[in-house]
Amino acid sequence: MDLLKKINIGIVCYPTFGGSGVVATELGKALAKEGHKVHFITYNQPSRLDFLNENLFYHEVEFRSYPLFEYPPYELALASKMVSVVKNEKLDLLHVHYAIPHASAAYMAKQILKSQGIYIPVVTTLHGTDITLVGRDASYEPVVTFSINQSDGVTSVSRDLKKETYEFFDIQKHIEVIPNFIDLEKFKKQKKDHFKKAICPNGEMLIVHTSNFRKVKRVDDVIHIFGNLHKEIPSKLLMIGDGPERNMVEQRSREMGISDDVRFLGKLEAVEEVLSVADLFLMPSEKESFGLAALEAMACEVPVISTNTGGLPELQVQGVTGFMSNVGDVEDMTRKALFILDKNNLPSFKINALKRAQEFDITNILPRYETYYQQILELSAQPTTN
Ligand code: GMT
Repeated sequence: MDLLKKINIGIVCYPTFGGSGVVATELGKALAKEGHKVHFITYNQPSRLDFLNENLFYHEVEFRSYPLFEYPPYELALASKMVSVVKNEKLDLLHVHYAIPHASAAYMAKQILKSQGIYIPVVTTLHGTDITLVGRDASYEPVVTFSINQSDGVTSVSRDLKKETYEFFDIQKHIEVIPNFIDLEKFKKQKKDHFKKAICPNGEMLIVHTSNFRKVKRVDDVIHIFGNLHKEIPSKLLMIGDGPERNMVEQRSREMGISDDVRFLGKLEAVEEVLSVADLFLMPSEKESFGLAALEAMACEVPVISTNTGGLPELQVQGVTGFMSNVGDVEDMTRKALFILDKNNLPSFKINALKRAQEFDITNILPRYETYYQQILELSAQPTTN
């Protein structure tokens, strides 16, 4: 028997390829399949919102510019849109992903609605850079602290991110850890032998990196590790994604004389197709609150070489699903990558990566969000003075 009430929920997120947007969209899709009604509120159709379902809705935040505005006030347009969707669609709950500016916009929407006699509980999910990088900057910190404390529920994607949040912000709220998840129907090893043959015609090892190519991802380290590996074994590197560091690393690979074996593929819709033919995934990030891209790789049976930062030790199992090294230790990462790529070792790493990924199957994690929503709705049935 289905004990959980079906709810009408608004999900606010970034619609881009970034981790928080992906998690929010996949969560919404899964909730819709379970019979909840899900309203996405954002400035563009979320990139992973790729199927139709009678329970899924999309509300675009339109914001007008005006010659006076050097910076169009997106947060105000978002808050106004939240007010209108909550009222017109009779939402039960708002779930905002990434604190900046979604949590503060939700607070404003909640206050406006309260002035009209409508009570809407707000759940904020902290994803990573909203806490570890951007949020702690003095230009945002007071608003981030306030809006987290004003949320009815707060979740974080790893224990480490929860710890960091308490360390750097004056937070009085309980933070519920709900790890990220993976849809194993989508992310699974597919038979793509022709593709592998085209990229690695002589049976080379295929190394993959995906990210937004921001400084925090240390893409320069990816090139260095690959440069080291390339000296030892026939190998190719595929770089997926795009961002500010891309030109620099393209140039670096030319300087190192390895550019013929490094391909930059840009942003890809079906990253799982590339992961299906990969032998190793590199994630040498400076910070990573969870490492969703690594989980996607593991689900496609790809072992991971990563740093031991943030939430990565909560995902990776050292020496089992791959290895973790200190940030910047490219020599250690190279040694460990060579160990994994040894033909005697690779098969078991691949199997173990998949086994670990299965623990994060969306079917295991979704009920945790549903139970959490239920708790928040019950607690919020008695409105506080917030
Ligand atoms: O990785 C990014 O820079 C994107 C960022 C985001 O919020 O879109 O990702 C963060 O959230 C992901 C989903 O929860 C996590 O898997 C990533 O580890 C986290 N990124 C960082 O902490 C740098």
